[in-house]
Amino acid sequence: MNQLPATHPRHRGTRTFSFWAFLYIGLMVGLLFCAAISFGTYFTLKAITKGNLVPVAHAAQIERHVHLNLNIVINQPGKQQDWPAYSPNNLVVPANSLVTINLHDYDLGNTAMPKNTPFAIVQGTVGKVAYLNGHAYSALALDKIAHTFTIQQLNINVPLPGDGKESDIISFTFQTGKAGTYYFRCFDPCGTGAIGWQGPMVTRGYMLGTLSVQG
Ligand SMILES: [Cu+2]
Repeated sequence: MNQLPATHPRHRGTRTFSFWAFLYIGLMVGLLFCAAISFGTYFTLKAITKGNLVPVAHAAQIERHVHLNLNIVINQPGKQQDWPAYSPNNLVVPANSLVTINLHDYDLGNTAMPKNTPFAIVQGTVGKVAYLNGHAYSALALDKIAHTFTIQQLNINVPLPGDGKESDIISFTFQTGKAGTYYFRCFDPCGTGAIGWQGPMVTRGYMLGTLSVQG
């Protein structure tokens, strides 16, 4: 006569206990995993909002590459005597594009920059450099700067060397983002007033111009 082996009650209990224990541990591990993912996402988003990571907008597709000529002139007919000026004073460029500026400075000579100025360093351009006759530079000495080309809203700054010739070409490339109106200006105190921050430094049409980024 075939008889099924008797199952000990304690044995049955242990098996039931193991099943619930595994289920419990499985659930706990799952919960911890979800919590880890949630915290990770939360802190990453927080870092992006604080600007600790590179914003995604900067990785936007580049649509065009335009080249513009820009001069710094002085004592032009109809202009205020001895006031340097960007010419042209309004630049129109496409959105989400690369813009290369080729600049001639006809107002050479150095104007000493204040100590601790952030405007002696090239910032916001492709490669974080500008080129003088094809030679890259990333900063200039405080007493070797004639003017700067600065767009504060876009964190772009290019110090322009003061010792040189009118035939020198200073070039740099930056990327535009969304459409809008921005201002380029000089942050080397080349103007009038006691410390050189007045007159052409704060007057449209001189060392203060407009960059129209058009979508
Ligand atoms: Cu200037």
